Amino acid sequence: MKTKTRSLLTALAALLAAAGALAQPQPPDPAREKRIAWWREARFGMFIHWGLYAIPAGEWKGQAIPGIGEWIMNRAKIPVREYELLARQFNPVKFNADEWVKLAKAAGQKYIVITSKHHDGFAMYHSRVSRYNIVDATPFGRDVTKELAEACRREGIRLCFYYSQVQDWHHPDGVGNTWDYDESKQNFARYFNELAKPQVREILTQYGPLGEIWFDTPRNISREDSLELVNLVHTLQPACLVNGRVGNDVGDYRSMGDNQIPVKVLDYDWETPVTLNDTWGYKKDDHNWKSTQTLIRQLVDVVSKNGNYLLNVGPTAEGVIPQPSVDRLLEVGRWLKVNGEAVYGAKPSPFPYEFEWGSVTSRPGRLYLHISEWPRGGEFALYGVGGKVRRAYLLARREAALKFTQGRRGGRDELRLQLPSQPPDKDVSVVALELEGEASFERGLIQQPDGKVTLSCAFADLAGAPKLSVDLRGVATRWFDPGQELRWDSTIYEPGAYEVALLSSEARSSFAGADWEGGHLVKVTVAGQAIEGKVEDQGRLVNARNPRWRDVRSVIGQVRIAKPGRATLSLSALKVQSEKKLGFSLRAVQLVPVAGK
Ligand code: JFZ
Repeated sequence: MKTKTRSLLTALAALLAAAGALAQPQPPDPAREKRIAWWREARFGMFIHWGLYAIPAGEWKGQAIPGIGEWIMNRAKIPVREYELLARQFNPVKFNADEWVKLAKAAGQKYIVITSKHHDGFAMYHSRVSRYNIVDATPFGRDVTKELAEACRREGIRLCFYYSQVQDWHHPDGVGNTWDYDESKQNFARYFNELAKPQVREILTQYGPLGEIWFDTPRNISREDSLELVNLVHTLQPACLVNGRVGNDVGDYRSMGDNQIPVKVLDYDWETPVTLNDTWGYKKDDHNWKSTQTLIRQLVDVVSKNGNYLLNVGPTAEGVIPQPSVDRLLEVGRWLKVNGEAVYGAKPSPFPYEFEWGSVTSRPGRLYLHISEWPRGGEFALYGVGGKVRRAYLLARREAALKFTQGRRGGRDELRLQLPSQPPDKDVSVVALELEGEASFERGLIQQPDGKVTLSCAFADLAGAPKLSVDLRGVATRWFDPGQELRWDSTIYEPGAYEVALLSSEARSSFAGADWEGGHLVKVTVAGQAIEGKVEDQGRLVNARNPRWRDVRSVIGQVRIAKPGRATLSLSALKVQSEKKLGFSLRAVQLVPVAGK
C-alpha cells in the first residue's frame, strides 16, 4: 500500500513537472504586479558586497584563503572576538556615495542592492538593535547607507538592501558559526526575533522607500518565518519587492543560483546575481575579470529569457570600486546608450531556445537580434518568423535600412538579412526588426540555418526518465541510473549525414574547481537508426552564457537522415560511471551536419 502510494506520487510529480505545472511560483496577485512593474522595466542592477571582509581581502594571517571573499570568517574559522576587531580598522576614507551611484547610472543600472548585513553579522548601517555596526563600531562612524540613500534619490536610482536573514556568524543564535558556538545549544528563534526581524524593520524605516529587500541563503528556514519576513516588508513598504531567496518560494520573483543563467525562456520573473570576477566581497588577488563582451552577452541573454541581471562590485576597505570593474561597467553603459531600447522594459524572445550567434529580445511589433558571433560576409539567416518584416536596421545605425528577403522554403519561414561585413559594435550588435501586424513564430525545436539541431535537456520529454531532473541550466542532474531515456521532437529540413555530439557539463562549486565525469555508455535512436557510444572528453567548450561551466563535447557516432520533417530522437544511458559521484551530466544533444554529407 505504502509503495503503491509512493509510486503514484512519483508518477504524479513527474507528470506535473513535465506539464510545467511546478514552474509557476506565484499566483497572479495584483499587488505584486504593481510592485514589480519598475523592476521588469529596469532589467539591470548593481550588486554591492561591502563589509569588514574587504580589509583581509582574501588573506588571513599571511595565508591566502580560497573561496569567495565575504566568506573569509567562515573559511578561515576566525573567532568572533578576533573578527570583531576588524571593525576598529574600518575607515573607508575614499568612500563617496555620489561616485558609486553615478557609476551605476553611467553603467545603465537602474537599481543598487547593497549588503546591509552579510553572513558575518556586521551591519553596514546605523543599527539601534546591535552596536556591531558601521556607525557605532568603526572609526569611520558614518552611515554609508544613509549617504547612498540620498545619492540614489538624487540620481533616480532605486536603493535595495541585501540582508542575511538566517546565517549570522556573529550572533550566538544565528546559523553558520560552528567554530565559536555549539549548534545544539542554539535558539534560532531568539536570533530571529531579537536581531533579524528588528534589523529588517530598521532598514525598511530608516532610509526611505526601497526597491527591494534581497534575502539570501534561506537554508532550512520555515515557511512561517519566510512569510513573516515577506509580510514585514510588505506591511512597512507595500511597494518594496522581496527576492526569491527569502525561502519557500514566497518571494515576489525567483532568484537563480549565483552566476547561473537558465537555458530557456521562463514564464515567470527571475533574477541572476553575477560576479565580475570570482568573488563578491573584495579579494586583492582575484583578477579573473569577465570580459565586457561576456557581460553584455549575459545581460541580453538574461533579458531574452525574461530575467534581470544583477552585476556585483566588491569595493575595497578604502571605499573604492576596483578600476577593472569601473572600466567594464562604463563600457556596458556606453553599449546601453546605443542599444538600451532592446533591454529596458524589453520582453523575452518568442523562441524558447538559445541561438549560438546570440540572443533575441522583443517589444510588441518588434524583434531585436543581439548578434555576438557576426556571420561571415554579413549574411545572416533566421528561421521561424511567420509574418512580414516591414523594416530592418541596426540600432547603432538607425537611419540605414538593411536589405532582407523573406520567404517560405523547404517547409520553413526563412528570413535572410544582408548585414554589413563588419559589426558596428565589437561586442554585441543589435538588429531591430519591425514586424507588420501580428507575427507568429515557430516555437518548436528546429534545425538552424547553420545546419545544427540542438536538443537541450531543458526541452526533453522526461516521461521515460522518472529518476532524472533537469536543472535550469538544462543539465540533467543526478543521472546515476541506466535505463533512463530522454526524448525530443524536432524538425529537420536537410537530409544527409549527421554527427551525433553530446554536450555534458562540468560541475562547479564556489569553493572547489571544475570537475567532470565520463565513461558512460549511451544509446541514441533517431530516424530508425540506433547508435551506441561512450561519453569521452574530446574537448571542452566555453559556453558564452555560462562561462564558469564548460561543456565537454563527445561525438558518439553518425546517423543519416533520409527524409526531412519531424524527427524524434531518444537517448538512454546503458551504463553510468559514478566513481566521482558526479554521474552523467548531459546538457544537450547536437546533430551536426557532416561536411560534404
Ligand atoms: C550567497 C552568499 O553566501 C554569498 O556570500 C553571496 O552573498 C551570494 C550572492 O549569495 O551564496 C550563494 C547563494 C546561493 C547559491 C550559491 C551561492 N546558489 O543557489 O547556487
